[in-house]
Amino acid sequence: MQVEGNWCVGGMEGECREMRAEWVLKLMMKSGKTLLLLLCLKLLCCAVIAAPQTCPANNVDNCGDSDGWEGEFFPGIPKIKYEGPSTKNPLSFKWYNAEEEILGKKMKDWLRFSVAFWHTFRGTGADPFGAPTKYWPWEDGTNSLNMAKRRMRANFEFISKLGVYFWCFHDRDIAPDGKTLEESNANLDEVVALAKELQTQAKKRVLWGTAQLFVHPRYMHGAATSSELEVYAYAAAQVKKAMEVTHYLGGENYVFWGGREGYQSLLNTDMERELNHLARFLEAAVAYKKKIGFNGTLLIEPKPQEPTKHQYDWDAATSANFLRKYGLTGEFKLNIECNHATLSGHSCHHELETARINGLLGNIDANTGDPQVGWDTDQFLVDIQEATLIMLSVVRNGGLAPGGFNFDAKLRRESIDVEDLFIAHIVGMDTLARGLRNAAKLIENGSLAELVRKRYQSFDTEIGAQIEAGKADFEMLEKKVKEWGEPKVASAKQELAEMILQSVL
Ligand code: XUL
Ligand code: CO
Repeated sequence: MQVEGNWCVGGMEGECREMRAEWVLKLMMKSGKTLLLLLCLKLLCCAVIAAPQTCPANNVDNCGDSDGWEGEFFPGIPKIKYEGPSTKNPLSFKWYNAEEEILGKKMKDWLRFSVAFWHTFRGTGADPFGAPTKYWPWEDGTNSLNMAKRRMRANFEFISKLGVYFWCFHDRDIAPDGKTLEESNANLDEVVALAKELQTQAKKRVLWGTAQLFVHPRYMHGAATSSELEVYAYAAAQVKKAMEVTHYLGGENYVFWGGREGYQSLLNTDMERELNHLARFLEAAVAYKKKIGFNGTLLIEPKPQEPTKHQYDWDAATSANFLRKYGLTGEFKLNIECNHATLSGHSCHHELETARINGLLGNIDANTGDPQVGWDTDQFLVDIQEATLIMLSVVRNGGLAPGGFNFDAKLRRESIDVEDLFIAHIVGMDTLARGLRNAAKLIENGSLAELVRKRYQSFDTEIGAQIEAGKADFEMLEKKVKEWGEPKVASAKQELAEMILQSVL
């Protein structure tokens, strides 16, 4: 997620107030035009115009229930169904067939899709150069508590129609920041109470929750790695509450993405002290998790940079090393985000395999970057080859549960129709579903595994077994070299491996 997406959260920045004023003005102008149009129609037809089904966004006070919205949020959108690859209907799945079994498990259980509240319901399309572009009909341009509740109801209609079981959130995405911790917590409690009611009705669950420790100016130097003790304490209090509400909502995981846990310059940074503080913070989180009986998995989400120049959880290997150094490997797993992987100079497949072979693969933030752009663009994944490699890792991992695939992805700034929210998720789900089908074909066909097996077969010998068991010393190996002479080296068969992969796409 890019920080710009959250510009207006908490109502802190001047730009936000201006944007909001501009927005309200636009809405007023819009409603002015609508009124004129309605008047004309009435005069022309001499007919009585029925009251609109939904409450206009700029008329929150005069609309029935507490959050001022009646009827559906997505009126023209049906429940999305599987129609198969030949359908021309954009509002249907071509490859994702939730109940179908692949490799002995239902597709929905391999994939465990989740909608990211912050992108889908707080993303405005604003970027560092321009104002918001998305004016969803249910938004009134405020960050009020009522607006937060209305958005939460939109969220459940959205995931229900999409046929997704999970959602993910940051504390401050779902409820407005207050002037004090107590006020913020009270806001959160009110929205979470509604979320609990709605998710029970809709039979949905939280995949993971997290605390937003990067938007508010207090976190400018970091949260757990801030040079300010009071900020460290504030972050601890915020995480404590975010863990409590995640637990209350039946969350299956809790994520730590170190938004500003890093540095801009080593000249003014005591890196060793900051890393020690981060470890103490995570230890305290483990202790609190146990205290409240939260059984979800704690996840670290690596990212190399953005917003800081260097983030401490650079990539999977760096995070694994950090966890090992501080004795935390048993308590945490990793949430691998594909766009973060490419920012660190790795492929998503590399990061997944690194996490997997270290026993740390917990969850995937499913998105992708742009090969020509150097930052976190958080696009929906549409590359079938990449999805196939991702699914190969997931299958080798035996699935991701209790983790899943969270769409930490957003619409392009220029995609401004409500239906685009559905289309983006549908194509993201279909891409991973197709990746799963391809991975199954690769596994069932066996040629790739056979190629890899053959490549290492020289180790399937007595000496190989001794090496792998740590029983081959240098003297013994030197004796063998004298006996064998110059090694005979086989081809790596990379092009053949690529041909096999291509045959299942
Ligand atoms: C930031 C990012 C976050 C985390 C949760 O790039 O991915 O949205 O997933 O804080
Ligand atoms: Co993420």
